[in-house]
Amino acid sequence: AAGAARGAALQESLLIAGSSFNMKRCRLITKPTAGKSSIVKGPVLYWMSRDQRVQDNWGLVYSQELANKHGVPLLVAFTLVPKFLDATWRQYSFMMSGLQEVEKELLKLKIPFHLLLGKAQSCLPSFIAKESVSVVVCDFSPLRVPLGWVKETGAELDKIKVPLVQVDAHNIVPVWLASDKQEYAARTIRNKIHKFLPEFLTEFPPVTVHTHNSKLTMKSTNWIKARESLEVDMTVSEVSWATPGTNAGLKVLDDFCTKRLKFFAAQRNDPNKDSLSNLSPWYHFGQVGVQRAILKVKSYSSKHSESVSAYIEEAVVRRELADNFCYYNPHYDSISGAAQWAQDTLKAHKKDKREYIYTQEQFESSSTHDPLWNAAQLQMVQEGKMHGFLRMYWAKKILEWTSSPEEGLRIAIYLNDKYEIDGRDPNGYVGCMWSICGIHDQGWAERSVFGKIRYMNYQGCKRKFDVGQFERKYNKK
Ligand code: FO1
Repeated sequence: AAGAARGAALQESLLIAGSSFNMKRCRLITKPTAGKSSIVKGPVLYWMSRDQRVQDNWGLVYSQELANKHGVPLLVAFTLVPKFLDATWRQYSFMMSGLQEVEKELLKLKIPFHLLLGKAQSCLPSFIAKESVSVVVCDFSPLRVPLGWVKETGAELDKIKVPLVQVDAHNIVPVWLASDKQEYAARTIRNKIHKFLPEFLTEFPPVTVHTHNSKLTMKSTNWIKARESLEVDMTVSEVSWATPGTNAGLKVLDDFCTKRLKFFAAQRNDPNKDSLSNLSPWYHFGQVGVQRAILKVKSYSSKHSESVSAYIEEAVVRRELADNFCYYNPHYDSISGAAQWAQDTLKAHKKDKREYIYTQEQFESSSTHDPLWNAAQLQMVQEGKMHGFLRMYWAKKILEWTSSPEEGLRIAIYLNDKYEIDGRDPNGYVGCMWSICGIHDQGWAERSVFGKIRYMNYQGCKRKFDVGQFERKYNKK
């Protein structure tokens, strides 16, 4: 179905011409329905999911331009599910605070925001009928659950002949355009992405007051009721360092550019240094668009060229490689999604004696023998964000200290999804899969348990940074 939809020509009524919006960001999810849908009389609905921001959002830019072309109203809806993977209150509260800001910002633009409770396929069709919506625009995530929402909603919309158009509003280069297959590694996707950057790394037109909305009533959301609808673990609490929402995220971006970017190239692998962007929580929920961040970071090219290149490599090439992997590999979160050489080598070493074996509870409570591992785990539990360098070490040790690679991967993903604000993201799955089953990596010297999967150890960390300083910071709390 995805293959058929990919590159499908959009009918005339869905095209935007003479604008800075590039139609290659769009594809039609529903069947090309001739006749009826060529006349757009009712509102355009932007169904927001992964990209939870008003400005710098190609999904909303397209929706508004489409609504203006036909002279019709514009609505925004978010469908809130009571649970999502292993997300807890920590992540839901971050998301819902950001959405409250979205609602306020939309209100100023006279665009009504509707929070619907439940899965899209169950609550959107009746909403669409009630509001006489003519066209639905959605954003894109390569993960199984949101792909399912889009697919099933598309099937419902086919029945009532309302077109569903998808915009990749998260990646700078739409995932289906960057490559049409699963890429082996950063080196195989890098040029493809860079080749497209001049075309797609462009300034966003603003989303403005919607003049065709004058007859609509603006009702405010009952956020208390929304919170009550959740069925998530409320014991994992919010973190204090990360203020949710686009405004706070843009402030973090500003601070990164003016204070930390200059150190990024040299110090990004030192967990004791504050030189990362720290933007991944805002990126994950789409509260800040990566494209906005790259446009801004690039303006520092002449001052800090090495850091700017290093950041583009991580935030664009690696991030879009993660979307590529999850999109083209349905087993993106299991050992069977690894390359054959990696599956073979892990299998050959499955019975190797493990020096330590820990349970999920022991990992979760930072109770291993390794003070660095425990400190990294505590950083994640307390702050909702583990330093990028330690995420690799942390996951590789889980492989080393569990009875099988399957069990190791399961525990790593469980902890990542439960505690990281930016968990449940293609980046998170790819991080665990890189560490535990070598995706996007190559084979290394064979050794016990790991086989040919790249090994990392405590001594190596000691050579890279002051391990003691990091351990003292977290283990004392
Ligand atoms: N997207 C939605 O459309 N509705 C939700 O209720 C929802 C909850 C949610 C909770 C945690 C989380 O990390 C993401 C959540 N998302 C939700 C967003 C979205 O599905 C994900 O960000 C992407 O799938 C990641 O690619």
